[in-house]
Amino acid sequence: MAKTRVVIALGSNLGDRGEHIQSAAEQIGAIEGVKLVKLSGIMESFAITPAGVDESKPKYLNAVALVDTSLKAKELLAALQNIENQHGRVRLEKWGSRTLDLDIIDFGGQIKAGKELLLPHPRAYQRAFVMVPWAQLDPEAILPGHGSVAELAADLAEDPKQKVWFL
Ligand code: A4P
Ligand code: MG
Repeated sequence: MAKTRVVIALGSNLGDRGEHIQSAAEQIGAIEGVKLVKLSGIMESFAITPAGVDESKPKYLNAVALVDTSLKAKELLAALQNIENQHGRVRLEKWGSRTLDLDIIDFGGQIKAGKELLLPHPRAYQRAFVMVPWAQLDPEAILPGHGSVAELAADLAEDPKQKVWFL
C-alpha cells in the first residue's frame, strides 16, 4: 500500500508534560497503519496565545514526529484526537492550555481547506517550536506554500520571543 510521509507536532503545557509527549509518541507509533520514523528532541518555549507570547501561562514542551502512514489524512486525525482524549484533553478556550495537542503539520504535501482539517497546518510556518525541530529531522523539507523549512526555522530562531530550549 502507498505510504505517505507525515509531520506531526506534539505539545503539552499541563500535567506531567514530558510524560504526555513521550507516551503520545509511543501511541502514535502503535496506531495501525502508522510507522514512527523519527522523533525530535523535546524543547520548552513560552506559550503563544491569540494575543501573542504570554509568559504568565504555563510553558510548553513540544516535539515533532515524522511518520509514514497508509491511512488517509482524516483517519489519522481521528486516531490522533483519540490519543488526545486518552490524555484527558479538555477544550475550553481557543489555544487554551492543554495536556496534549497533536497537530498534523504536513501530510505528504497535500493542500486541503476543509472545516475539520486544514493542510498544511495554517500557523506552523510562524512557529519556531515546529520549524526548528522539523528542520533538524529533515533539512531538505519543504512546507507547501512557504518553502524551505530550514530557512523558515533559521528566520524564526532569530526572534528572541520564540526561543526554544532543548531539554
Ligand atoms: N484541525 C484543522 N486542521 C488541523 C490539523 N492540520 N491538525 C482542526 C490537527 N487538527 C486540525 O483543534 C481544533 C480543530 O482543528 C480540531 O477539531 C481539528 O478538526 P484543537 O486541537 O481542538 O484546538 P487547538 O489546539 O486550540 O487549536 P489549534 O488550531 O490546534 O491551535 P494551535 O494553533 O495549534 O495552537 N504555544 C507553544 N509554545 N507551544 C504550543 O504547542 N500550541 C497552541 C495551540 C498555542 N500555543 C502554543 C502551542
Ligand atoms: Mg490542535
